[in-house]
Amino acid sequence: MTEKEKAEKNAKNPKIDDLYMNTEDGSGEAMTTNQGLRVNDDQNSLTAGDRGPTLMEDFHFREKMTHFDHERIPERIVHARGAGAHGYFESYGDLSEFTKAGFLGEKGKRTPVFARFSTVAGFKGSTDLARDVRGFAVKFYTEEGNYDLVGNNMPVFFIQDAMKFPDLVHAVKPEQHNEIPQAASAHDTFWDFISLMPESMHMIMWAMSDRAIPRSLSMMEGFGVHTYRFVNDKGESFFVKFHWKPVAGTHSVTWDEAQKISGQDPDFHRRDLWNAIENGNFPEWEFGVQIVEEKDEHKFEFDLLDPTKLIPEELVPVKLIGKMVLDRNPTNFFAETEQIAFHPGHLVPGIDFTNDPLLQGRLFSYTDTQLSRLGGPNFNEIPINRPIAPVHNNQRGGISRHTINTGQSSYHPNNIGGGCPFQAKMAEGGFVSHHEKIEGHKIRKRSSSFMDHFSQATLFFESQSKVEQEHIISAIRFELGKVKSEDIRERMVGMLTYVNEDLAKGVAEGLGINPITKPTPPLNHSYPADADPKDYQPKEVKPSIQKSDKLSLMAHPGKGIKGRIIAVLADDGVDAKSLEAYKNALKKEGAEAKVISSHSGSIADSNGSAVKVDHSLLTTSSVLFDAVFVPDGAKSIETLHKNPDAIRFVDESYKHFKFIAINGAAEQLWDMTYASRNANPKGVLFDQDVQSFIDSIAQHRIWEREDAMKIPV
Ligand code: HDE
Repeated sequence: MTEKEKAEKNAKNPKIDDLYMNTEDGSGEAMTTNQGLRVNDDQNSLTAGDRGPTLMEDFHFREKMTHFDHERIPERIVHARGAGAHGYFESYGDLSEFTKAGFLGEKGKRTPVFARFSTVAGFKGSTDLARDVRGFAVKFYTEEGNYDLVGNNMPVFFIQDAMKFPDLVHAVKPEQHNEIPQAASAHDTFWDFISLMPESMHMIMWAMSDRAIPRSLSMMEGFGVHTYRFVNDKGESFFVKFHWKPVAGTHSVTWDEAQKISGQDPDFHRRDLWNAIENGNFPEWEFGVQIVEEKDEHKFEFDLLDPTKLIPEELVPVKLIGKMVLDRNPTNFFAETEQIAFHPGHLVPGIDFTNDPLLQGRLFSYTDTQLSRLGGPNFNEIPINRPIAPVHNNQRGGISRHTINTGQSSYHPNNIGGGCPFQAKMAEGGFVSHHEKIEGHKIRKRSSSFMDHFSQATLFFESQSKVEQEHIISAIRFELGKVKSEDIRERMVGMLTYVNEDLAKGVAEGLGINPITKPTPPLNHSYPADADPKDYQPKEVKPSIQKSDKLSLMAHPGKGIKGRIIAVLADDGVDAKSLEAYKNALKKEGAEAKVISSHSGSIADSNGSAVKVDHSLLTTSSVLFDAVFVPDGAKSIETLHKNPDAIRFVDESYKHFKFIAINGAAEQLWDMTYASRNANPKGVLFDQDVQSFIDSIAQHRIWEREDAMKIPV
């Protein structure tokens, strides 16, 4: 293929073409029933006389109402709340040394993808800003069939064995007697369970960190979590961990903001993703792998099959092998984002499983759950789920079968159908499971190599910046502060002493626990009835590194300010030059400047030209923005500085460590703020050029602003 032909092929997204076969557009068309009958009156039921009863024969009414009555399906048992988008994956180069997966085989090769991001615990309509793990699921529509990488934004998990998943989920979901609280882990049943399960401690560190409250879905990392296998065409296998690295960097909001955003705009992440794509600021991630040779399987102090462990990047660096760009919003939320069905067992040749017991259990659960969620075994025929690779087999029937299989035979082997569909040889892309040698007794027992529960929890906590450590401490204080049982609180604080003494002390102080009792084993209460509890207690293991800088959010600042939203506080009389210069410069960098004023509609700038108001102070809040700019203009400031909402807007931005640019007369508004009591406020740019403001926003927040949290708003 010539470069030109390749470019033309890349410009197309074959999955989008495939979806067009099922799109319906009613514009310019007459309304019909589901039978195609043209409808004349969609306003009135058919009744017997003017004021009489509705007639049974009103088939149009019955059809419309029946469809409506059945338009909900069960929401996902976990990850119910989500948002998704289409895009493409582009391979950086030939990875055939490690894997025969075609989509990774050639530089510049593009594969259509659909990505869905989600929270875990909340219901479908819950807030985006819950403190929670985020799902990060990507379906690659490859030429060899669908490949699903169903990951999270944290690289480890709460439990080591799938058997415990229903318990974990029951513990974190709203409590069974009163279905409270929604989308929150801050309640007794969750912490009761966790306090008895030391294997969860590493994941708890991640879940209580700022990773659990991302600023944007496009500003979080993604991880495959389990160790998978790559297999090359010689049949050689390599262990592999998958990573998504956001080009925009990893950034989060503060907990105070998260709670306020949940009220101001519970759709914050969904809206942010949607708007970014509509505005052409396409979210991007680089795809990376950590590859471990088979001979090194046992070289680490942790077990590669244990999903509560990560491989520090200092031990095995991440090799970047491609990029994902999300460039198209779904056409219909239900048809695409809701009906998409992921499954870690959707593989392509060149990728395979390991024996991680959490992964093994997932391989059962994902198809099983679609049967009740999507109503039967034909969910793979739903347009968003069907592969772009052709499907031929002898599966037949089932509820809502769409495919019309031709011919006489539906079995194999057959002679009547000429032996078709035939089995593909490996050289023809036939999938063969990796020939791993397995030997062992049939037992129910956790491997003793899985018993180190604290060393990586400690590694994570001690690798965080001071600010991040403080956030973890206050997150756990908040969560346990909502727990009613003192026993659970004390047990948790005791458990934390095994992670880090300062952490435990910090949490205990907030809970008024003094002195702290360091619990003596058994710490682990998850063991079989006939087992010796001693065999299940955490083992102390010396980690090979004490600190891993890559575990801090600060390690990935990203580049530029693409996707950031900047508030511009302005009113009638705003200085046209100052406003335009900032708006244009921000737009050029891929950020959006939104004009906020005392009223909706438009304001007149200093030249008398109308400026569209994006939000009135009544309909928005500082927590929905990344930074604030107050342009010059005496008349504009005259109005704003008398408005308590405008003053609070600036104060609250200051409290949340945001950069603030003040130009000319806007200093009068600044002087009205509580923040201005500090003679030397950090991160407030008085009359500086727009480039300094842009460079500041790229840093995301000014964490060195010590007095920020003292602002009483
Ligand atoms: Fe899932 N998980 N999970 N999970 N998971 C589901 O499948 C399950 C786990 C993840 O956007 C369900 O279709 C078990 C780890 C994501 O549609 C269900 C276990 C990781 C999504 C299910 C786990 C994930 C799900 C619910 C432990 C990160 C949302 C609806 C053995 C690597 C995908 C559905 C989407 C969804 C089961 C643990 C990620 C019930 C049994 C670890 C991103 O099948």
